[in-house]
Formats: sequence, C-alpha cells, structure tokens
Amino acid sequence: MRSITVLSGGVGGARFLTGLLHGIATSQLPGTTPETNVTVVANTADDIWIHGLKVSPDLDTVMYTLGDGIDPERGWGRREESWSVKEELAAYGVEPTWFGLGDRDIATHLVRTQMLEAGYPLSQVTQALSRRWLEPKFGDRLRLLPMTDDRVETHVAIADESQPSGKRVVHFQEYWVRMRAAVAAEQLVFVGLDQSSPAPGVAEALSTADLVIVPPSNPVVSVGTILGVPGVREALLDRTAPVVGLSPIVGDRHVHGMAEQMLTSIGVEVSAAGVGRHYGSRGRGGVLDGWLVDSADSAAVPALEAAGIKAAAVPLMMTSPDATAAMARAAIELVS
Ligand code: FO1
Repeated sequence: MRSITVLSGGVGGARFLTGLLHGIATSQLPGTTPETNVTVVANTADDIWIHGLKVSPDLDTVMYTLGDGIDPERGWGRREESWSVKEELAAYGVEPTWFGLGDRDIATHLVRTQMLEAGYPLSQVTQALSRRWLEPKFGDRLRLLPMTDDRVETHVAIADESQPSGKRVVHFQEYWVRMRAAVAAEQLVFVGLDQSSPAPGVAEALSTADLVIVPPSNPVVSVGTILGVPGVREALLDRTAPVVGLSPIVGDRHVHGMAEQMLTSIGVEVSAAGVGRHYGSRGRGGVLDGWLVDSADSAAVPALEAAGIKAAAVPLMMTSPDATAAMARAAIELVS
C-alpha cells in the first residue's frame, strides 16, 4: 500500500493515528511498508475565533499528538503548559473564561492568525505549523490537511425559555466545553459548510489513496462535517480502493466526548450498527465498504452485512499504540 488517507476529528482520531503510524513503522500492518504515506484530512468545524485568535482544535490535537507536544491527560493543548495569559484575561474580566488557552498553545494561534490575516489559506498555515511538529519525525510520509480552507463552524441550538423562539444557538465549543453537552442538542447548524470546498489535496487524497479509514471520531461533528464538504463524498465514491471504518460506539455508549448527544440530535441510533448504517454502504449511496465493531457488539455483524457493509467484531479500545495497531490491522484485513 503506497498511501492511506484518514478522516480525523480530535482526540479519538489522533489516538487512532498514533496506533496506525506505529503499526506502519513496526511492519504490523499487511500491505504497508515504512515508505507508506498517510494523509490526514482533519475536521475544522470545531474551529473558533476567541480573544481575536483563530483556534483549530482538531488540527492542533492531531499535530500536537503526533508531534509529541500534546498534554496526555487532557488530550488537547500542550504539555508542560502554563496559564498566565488566561489568568490575566480573567483578571481583566475578559470573557469567555470557560475556554482555556495555554501560554504555549497561544503561540500556535498567534502564528495561525497572523498567517491567515496575511492572506495565507488554512492549508498553508497548517503546512507551516507541521514543519515544526510533523516533518522532523515523519518527513513527507505524513501530511495534515484541513478539510477545507473556508470558514465552517458547528453551532448548536439548545432550549432557552427566556427566548421568544424557546431556543438559543451557541458555538459548538460553548456547548461542549462550557455546558459539557449536558443539555440536549435540539439542532445542529453547520455554518458555512454548504458553501465550502475541499482544501487543496483533499479530493485527490480521497480518490487516489489505496485505503481510506474512518477512525473512531465523532460521526456527526467530526467525520460528518468532513463528509459534508461538497465534493468530498463524490471523491470517496469515484474510487476503486476500499473505505473502512471503526465504530466510536462500544456497547451502545460513546467511549469519550459527546457522540451520544450528537447522534441523538440527528436521530441516529446510538449503537455500532446504527453508526455503520448511518455512514451507509458505498454500494448503496453511502461511504463504507467495511465497518469494525467492538467484540461487545458482535451481534451487530449480520445486520451490517445485510446492509451491504462487510463487518467484523474485534477489541476496539485504544489502550496502547499496539492495541490500536491491531485495530488498524483488523480494518485492513476486513477489506483486503
Ligand atoms: N476542552 C475543554 O474541555 N476545555 C477547554 O478549556 C478547552 C480549550 C481548548 C483550547 C484549544 C484546543 O485546541 C482545544 C481545547 N479544548 C478544550 C478541547 C476542544 O474542545 C476539543 O478538542 C474539540 O474541539 C472537541 O473534540
């Protein structure tokens, strides 16, 4: 396999990529060699302008995780972080205080914001930041692309009796970070998504890769948004090589994050089979050729096969790079 493309959100996608790259480097993955290259197409609908800075959480989480700069406990932001700027902003009474930008992390957002304001597209900003974080370790065998260079933001409508409409719309980050997704997401609004176009290299990475992997990221606000960029689905469909996914739902629960709330918000059953059917079989207008479910959900396999999706049940907890590499191996074997 010359090239693999992965559609990634934040924490779950980054953890999967760590295992995939480990599996390639240690020759655990059939068909790959140390020269196999990986292109990551990352979600940018989590992005937020805050304190005058453009923050791209999923791009940064992938970049910091693979570049060993991530804070392992939080799964986002920098390790060995300090929070002086955040404390000073709070001392000035500047809102919002619910979204924490660490001092080291702020340098990333300053570089990104300056380059965007100088007219560079997000894809070139990401390439510049990756020169520090990814190139030294992976050379040209790993490429990180935003799904689009256009501004796209996920906003969430929640109940608010004080409003005449009975609803209020908040940015996804406020829904997740400030509210911990504790209230129902009555409606999701993907601002700018329908007008967006794939970033340079994205369509080609999807249509020419020898394998496309949908990792256990949030199927709605991470993978769903990538698939929602006009042109992305078409690039996935006009390819011969397989598309294989791994369920983020294990035993009817999400492993972390807020997939349950997001799936419920769009009326999709919170189960491994429900998500597989939501992505759909590539032969029937969907995107998947194969779908891995956790051993706990082996009963889902026949229904998925009936829906035209090859399925298998294997352990899907990413407890270590080797465990994750084994998941990547099972995904490759499922569709080889
Ligand atoms: N998550 C939190 O729970 N609290 C935060 O204060 C926070 C700040 C933050 C800053 C930069 C960044 O890249 C990510 C940050 N996150 C924070 C995580 C973020 O909400 C998630 O990475 C994704 O957007 C959701 O998948």
